[in-house]
Amino acid sequence: MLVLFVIGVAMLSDAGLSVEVFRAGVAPRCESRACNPRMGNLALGRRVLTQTVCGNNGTELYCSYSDPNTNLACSAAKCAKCNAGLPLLSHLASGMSDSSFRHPNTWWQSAEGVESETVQLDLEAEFYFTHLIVVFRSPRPAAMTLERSQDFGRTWKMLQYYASNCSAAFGLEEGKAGGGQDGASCTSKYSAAYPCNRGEVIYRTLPKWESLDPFGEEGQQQLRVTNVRIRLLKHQPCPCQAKDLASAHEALPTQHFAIYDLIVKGSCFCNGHAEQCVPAPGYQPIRDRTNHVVHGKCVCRHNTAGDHCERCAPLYNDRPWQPADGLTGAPQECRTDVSISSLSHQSASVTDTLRAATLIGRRGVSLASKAAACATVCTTLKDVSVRDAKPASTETPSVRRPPLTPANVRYDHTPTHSS
Ligand SMILES: [Ca+2]
Repeated sequence: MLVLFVIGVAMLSDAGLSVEVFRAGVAPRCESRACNPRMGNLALGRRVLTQTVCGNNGTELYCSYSDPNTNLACSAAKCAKCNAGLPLLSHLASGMSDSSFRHPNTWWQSAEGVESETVQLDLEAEFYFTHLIVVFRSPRPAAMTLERSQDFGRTWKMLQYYASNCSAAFGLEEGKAGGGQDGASCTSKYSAAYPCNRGEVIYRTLPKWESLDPFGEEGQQQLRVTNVRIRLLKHQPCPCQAKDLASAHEALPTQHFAIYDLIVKGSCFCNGHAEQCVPAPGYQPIRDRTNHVVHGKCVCRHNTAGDHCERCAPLYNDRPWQPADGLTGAPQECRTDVSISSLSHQSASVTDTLRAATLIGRRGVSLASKAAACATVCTTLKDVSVRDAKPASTETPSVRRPPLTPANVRYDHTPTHSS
């Protein structure tokens, strides 16, 4: 239950991320067990696409409402200007994907008067997507959808419909599972006009506490993501506006969407075989406002290799690759089953010799094991090493080293794969 528990908790609280598989402890987190890199906001440090931005063609006036006080008395609208070309007046898409802790009052705002908008996050690799939180600065949309792609935008799956009136907006019965496209359901829970400021929309990829291995085939099918798309389909005014309309001669410019925070919570996708990730090919850093980018290329453990630890490392193919087991915590590591003590100098095959040499060069292998390996194969390797250890200065272009084959591996051979 290790990993699942953590992902379940992570949906509710960042503090939960520090437990079990995701915890940072004295022992490496991947040591003899399933592990996963830390969760984070996949939108952070990445470009988010929108269709419009406030003040894209010059300065625009807009007005907005703060929340009614405890007596439900509305305060007057506050009006301001936006201009996408002026830093102090701009509300670009990057305003919703910066740190919600360091920059809580930055936001993206659409152009005034739009009927609908699209907010899209394109990732450069596959990631786990566990949940979504959107914090609005305008009233939440009266209708909205959430979709995801697992093939870099070629196909999309509907995850959730949101509407204040599900049947009117989408022809769906509120809360009924399997009603919409791809079996998605509709909820009205996050579509009320109140609060007019800092209202949230939330989505959880997995139902709470579901007993599902996140690294298994079904778990991956649900959690894997390359793109997230949010369609804001219908604007709704803040109820406070009705009061202003009664006294004003003309309508205030309040028809826009605005979002403080887009939090796409997830992690690097490593099949339970890594605790750390580095930038994946295709990652394009944006103007850096954070150190907490969730990167997409795994630093593989458990003798695995590949961007997502999706195969066994060379020399560790003695049983088929498997993802780690997120329910039992079993690492399912790739193994070399060569028995070093059974090797003899006379009978050691090229492959066995290479394996022994790899073990000798590995960290985390006991000295006794290294000595045993050396006793059986070092003579061979030293022979090769001496033969192959001519000073570089004696070489000329016409005197070439023998081709690199397993037979001429050097004694100080060090594995090149991550471990
Ligand atoms: Ca922000």
